[in-house]
Amino acid sequence: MEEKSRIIVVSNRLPLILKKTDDGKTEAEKGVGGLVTAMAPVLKNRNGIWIGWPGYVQKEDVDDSMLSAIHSAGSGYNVKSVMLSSEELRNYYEGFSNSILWPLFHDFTDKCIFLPEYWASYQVVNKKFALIVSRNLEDLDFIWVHDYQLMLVGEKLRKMHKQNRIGFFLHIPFPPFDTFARCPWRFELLFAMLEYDIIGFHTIQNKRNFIACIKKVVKQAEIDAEEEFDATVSELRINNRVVRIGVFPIGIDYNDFFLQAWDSEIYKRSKQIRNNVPGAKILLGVDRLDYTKGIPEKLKAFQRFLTRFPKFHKKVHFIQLVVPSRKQITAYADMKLKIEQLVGEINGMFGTDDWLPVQYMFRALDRNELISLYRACEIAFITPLKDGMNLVSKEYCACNIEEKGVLILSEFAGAAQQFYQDAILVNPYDVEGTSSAIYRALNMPLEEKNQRMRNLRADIKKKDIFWWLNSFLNTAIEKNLSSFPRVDEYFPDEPARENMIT
Ligand code: ADQ
Repeated sequence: MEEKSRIIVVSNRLPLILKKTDDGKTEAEKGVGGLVTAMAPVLKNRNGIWIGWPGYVQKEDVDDSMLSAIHSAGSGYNVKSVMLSSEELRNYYEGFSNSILWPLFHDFTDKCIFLPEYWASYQVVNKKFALIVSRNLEDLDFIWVHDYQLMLVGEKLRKMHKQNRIGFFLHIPFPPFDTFARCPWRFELLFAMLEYDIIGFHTIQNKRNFIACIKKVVKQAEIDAEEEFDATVSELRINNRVVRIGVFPIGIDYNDFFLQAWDSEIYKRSKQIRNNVPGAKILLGVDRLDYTKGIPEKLKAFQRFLTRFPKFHKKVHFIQLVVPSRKQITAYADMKLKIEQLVGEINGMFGTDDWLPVQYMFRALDRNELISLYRACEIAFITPLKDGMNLVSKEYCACNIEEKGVLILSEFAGAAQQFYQDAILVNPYDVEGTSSAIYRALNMPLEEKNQRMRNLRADIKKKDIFWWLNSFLNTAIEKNLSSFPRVDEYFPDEPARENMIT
């Protein structure tokens, strides 16, 4: 990528929140979140463009110039929208993306609905995105495509004879071959991915899985055998083409969370949250409503903990926040019912007139409230059955400025590969072991908590969202790969044993 080359970011959703006003007009607000914050200065400096779906179905409601004007005012880069019909949303988004790729890549194959019309729509919509990119493209532009909804965009651009460098980052896990192979369109997806110049994953395991899949289907794929398993970045050579495959664990805007956590209003609010449950230690769970997040399993582990350790009755309080998502898909509605039933069961079984064991909230919170919760709670209880990374675990630690908190984390979250030494790792399917982990967290000596939290925070600070973005972009342009560090801080490749009942 030349110094002057622009960056074009392509993602399913634009970083905007569109709202209808009472008089029928559409207003756009800048999106929030680490990716947008980190990307904004890069796009601004390079005169970049962000291309995506604005979150609205009707074409007449949204026009690019309006979006650009509003967005550029705050961020200094251009926005181009890709409009989707309600049928495309149903088949491409809810269908292929969220009823095939999402469950398949998270190892929930029983939830996959392999309908050919989903695949047809996925191809059409990916081509639509590619067309908008091509219309706005200059020769030296670097194109960065994000996530599983858009795996074919690179290939569609190549079919339009675009020779630009194109990168792809997968925000969710990449499954092992046995799982991936069930997809009826496995070859098409893999070959399409090979049209990118660089592909980024969160973890070494994802990278290994991807390379293993490629080697099964492309017989002439060559990769340095030694590098294959432990290099941060490897080069795959296929038919004179080189595809770089790298590990780039995404981070958060650490300083932003850290500074906000010091705010006096946040402090006051976190005190209030604490004072609501005097004498009790608070466990916190924050998850999007999704079957991958392991919320029922987590509730069962908490229930088991209360059964096994009655001395902790009235001494713990579990706040579980669930953010509504993908309401149209049946599996999500079922999950909500299951969670509510379990919360009722636990509170009914153990609650008294002055103690509610589980406080359940089903809504999105504003950022100040979320940070106050992070500050107030002694234990983050994060137990996904599978997760690409899990940013909540990083946000919790960044806000834990007193360094007295404990992170209980599923070994199946990408973040576990970074934090395996300082978090208490659990297998979320192991209800007994997870209940022991709660006990261990509650009894951990202060000095040990301090040390672990300090280590976690140092790592999160070092590998923040800006580090992630630079690592990916530098790898996209770096000529010689020998300068890349070996990965030694990742996965010990062993399950957590610490919480085994002895
Ligand atoms: P998600 O599945 O959305 O992301 P996660 O990484 O935990 O999962 O991010 C959730 C985000 O939503 C966090 O930034 C959090 O602050 C916010 N949030 C959660 N609960 C909230 C609430 N009640 N109110 C307001 N905000 C809330 C996907 C992958 C992950 C991967 C990320 C980034 O599934 O594995 O880490 O992308 O690559």
